[in-house]
Amino acid sequence: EKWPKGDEKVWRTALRGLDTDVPSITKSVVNHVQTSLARQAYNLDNLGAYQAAALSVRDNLILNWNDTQMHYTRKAPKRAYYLSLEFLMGRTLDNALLNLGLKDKYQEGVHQLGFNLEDILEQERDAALGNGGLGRLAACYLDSSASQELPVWGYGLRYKYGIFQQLIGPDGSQLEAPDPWLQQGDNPWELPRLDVTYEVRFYGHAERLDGMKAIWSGGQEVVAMAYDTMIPGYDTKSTNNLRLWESKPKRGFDLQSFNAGDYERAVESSNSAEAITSVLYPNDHTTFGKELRLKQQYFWTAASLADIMRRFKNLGKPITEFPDYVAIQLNDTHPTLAIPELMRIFIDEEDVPWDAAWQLVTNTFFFTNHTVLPEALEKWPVPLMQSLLPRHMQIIFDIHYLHVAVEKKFPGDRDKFARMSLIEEGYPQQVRMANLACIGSRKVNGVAELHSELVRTTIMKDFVDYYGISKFANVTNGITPRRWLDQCNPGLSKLISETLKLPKAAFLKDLFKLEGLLKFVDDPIFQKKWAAIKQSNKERLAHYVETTLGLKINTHAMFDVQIKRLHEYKRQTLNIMGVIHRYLTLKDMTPEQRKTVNPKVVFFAGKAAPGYYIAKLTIRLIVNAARIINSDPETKDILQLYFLPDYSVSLAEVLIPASDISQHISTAGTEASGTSNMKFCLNGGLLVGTVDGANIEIAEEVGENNVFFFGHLTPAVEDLRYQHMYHAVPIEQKCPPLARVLNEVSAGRFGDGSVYEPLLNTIRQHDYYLLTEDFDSYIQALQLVDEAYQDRTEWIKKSIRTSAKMGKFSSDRAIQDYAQEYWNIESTKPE
Ligand code: NBX
Repeated sequence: EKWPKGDEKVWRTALRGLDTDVPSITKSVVNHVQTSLARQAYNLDNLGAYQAAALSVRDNLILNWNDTQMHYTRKAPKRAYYLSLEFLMGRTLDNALLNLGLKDKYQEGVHQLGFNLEDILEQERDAALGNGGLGRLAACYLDSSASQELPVWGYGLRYKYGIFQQLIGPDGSQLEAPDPWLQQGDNPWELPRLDVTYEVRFYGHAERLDGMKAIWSGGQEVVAMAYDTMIPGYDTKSTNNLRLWESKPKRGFDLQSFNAGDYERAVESSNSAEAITSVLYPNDHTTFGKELRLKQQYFWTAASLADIMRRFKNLGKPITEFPDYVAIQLNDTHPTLAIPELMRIFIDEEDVPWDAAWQLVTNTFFFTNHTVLPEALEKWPVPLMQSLLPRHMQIIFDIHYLHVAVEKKFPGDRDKFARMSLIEEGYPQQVRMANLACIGSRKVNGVAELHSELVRTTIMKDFVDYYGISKFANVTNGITPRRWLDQCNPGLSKLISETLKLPKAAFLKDLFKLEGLLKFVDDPIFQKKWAAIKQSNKERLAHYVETTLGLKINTHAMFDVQIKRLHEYKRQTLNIMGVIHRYLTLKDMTPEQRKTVNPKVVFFAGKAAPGYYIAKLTIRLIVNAARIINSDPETKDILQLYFLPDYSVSLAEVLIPASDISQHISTAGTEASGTSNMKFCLNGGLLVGTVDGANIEIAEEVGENNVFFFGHLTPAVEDLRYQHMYHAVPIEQKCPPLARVLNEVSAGRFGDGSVYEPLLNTIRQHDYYLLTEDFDSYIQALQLVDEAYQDRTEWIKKSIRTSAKMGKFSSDRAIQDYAQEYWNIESTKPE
């Protein structure tokens, strides 16, 4: 090693790094107050203390991050890149403290400065650059990759506005407000890289040259600038990178227009470039064919691939070795344009012949599917693609014609060919992104066993016939135990550590170690401690609800929670109809009978896509039913109902540890996996659910007697829907208790009934999600939950057993699977 110029001894001392004893920590925090924040120490508030503490912690992250990145550069291992339009990170400070192992010291340090760490942590706004499970999964996977010292980077977009803030209006409906998450001042967790920029082209012309090459020119160029977010591993110095792109105009002003005196046009060009990364699209599971969304997708894949290609070229290896150094995971079809983009780079810029280029591309990409719902499969109109990305449209057509070869393998099967085609016929024609992602990738995976099987037998069936089964596999989702146990439930984490006589790191890095708890299931002292932690988590939640909403919660009730995006397939409607049914049943009872009922509090939280009318109506019904139910003197002590607004990662961290039971009640075959089901179980909450997604694998682990299953199974769903279409039985006959609930809602028991007609009609008319088919068994399952809860000791045992068997659902396991079976990458860390 050569030293930079100057005195080696001086350099050695200066490079020693940061001291992390408490006095050094307080000194660092105060220094940041005075210098970075330019504030006086004597009037420091919680927000200032948060910012200073964050900057101080960040100093540690940056050093680790530098070492890790330098190590990667020198060692040049094969790397994996996780391309995701969404990273739902939540708050960073607490997580960084835990992963760095500095939480206790900072707690002590800020205490000495007159602050409470918990209050400081509360100051941070969530980074909410995602809609739901898909975005949160990406965040868990980054944590697990860094924690296992794997060379993995995330690539995404730095939206100026994350998922909207949800407000509840006076009539109970959802209102949306923008989420200017960056307006808290500087974001201490990101490093702007003014030097890492790429130009990205849109529109223009693609002119074919000899052979398969072409030149793409003209159109509009915008600049992508990198912001790097440090991703610290747990109990390791390894610190990975999440690179998010921001769009900027190529020139601040279009000088030509400016000189011509057309000021408006000059600024307009800058507006339109910046628009690309201005907002996260809040629609999960639907595609609208919006030009700006396609622009986002291309902008992000083009910048990311340019960056990956530059890094690869710095290795000085022949281009044919690209897949030996690069693996790219496509998080759903959103980054599928990376496939034609890499083809374009190889063919037009690197002079690689078509077949060789295709070989390289199909050895580089891996594709994860997150849904089999037909309305969620991305398609883009050919004319839109042709105008925005003329060269990519050519390449897609070239792939399409190459792919026409499938006709030879299945001669005469026109239908099969039509289904496998990249182009869907119609006016206009559309590009099927899932088909493109499938044929351009080395492997395709679903996110839970059942879902992967459905991928193989439904949407990808023809491709399975063509390529063989081995291309289509499963990686069951996972969650990081750092955030979803230690961070959100420190009391439980501590109890587990004391009981197993293990340092926390032992089970936070190897979640199977929780099985050690099974030995203590029958230990009354342990049971008591377990229950006390659940109780204090309920009180923490009640405190939150009281201080934010001014509502008082009965903490001695059973807590029943459903938190997820609002969607018909997730059947929040089934849950609210169940709650109303319970309310009506309680009203039918005598006061004496009511005294024997176990009190229950039902919580809902979740956002509806702003344009999803039925989902928004469901929220409105929940909120208005809550108003009636919670103020009914006959029942309010035994049944309470809350819709907690503005669901977020941080709210989940308070809700999940407090739950006794949680609901995962999608129509069988519709929820690909679900991940909150794993979070609840890890925190000792039990499941009521359908035989769907990862619920099935959870039951396999914990035993069916510890899960409350109900409802029809996947194979029955298609037939039932058919019956509903062609031999509909009126709901009064099919399911009288549900009919009664609908009638009460219609009749105005929870406010103007006519408002809810469109929602009620989805059940009365087509009932596509089969509420009338599952309602009776749902109510029975809830009945069994009530009965089981009566025997509190038995319940606690179930709770302990459930948590103890969650080893499989660590995202460390999932990432190991991706690393070994897909990416072929290995752990490596700086000395
Ligand atoms: O991905 C979710 C699935 O619904 C869950 O079952 C699964 O557990 C989770 C992780 O695999 N999908 C999801 O969250 N999708 C989206 O958020 C989404 C966002 C934008 C979009 C389509 C889907 N255009």
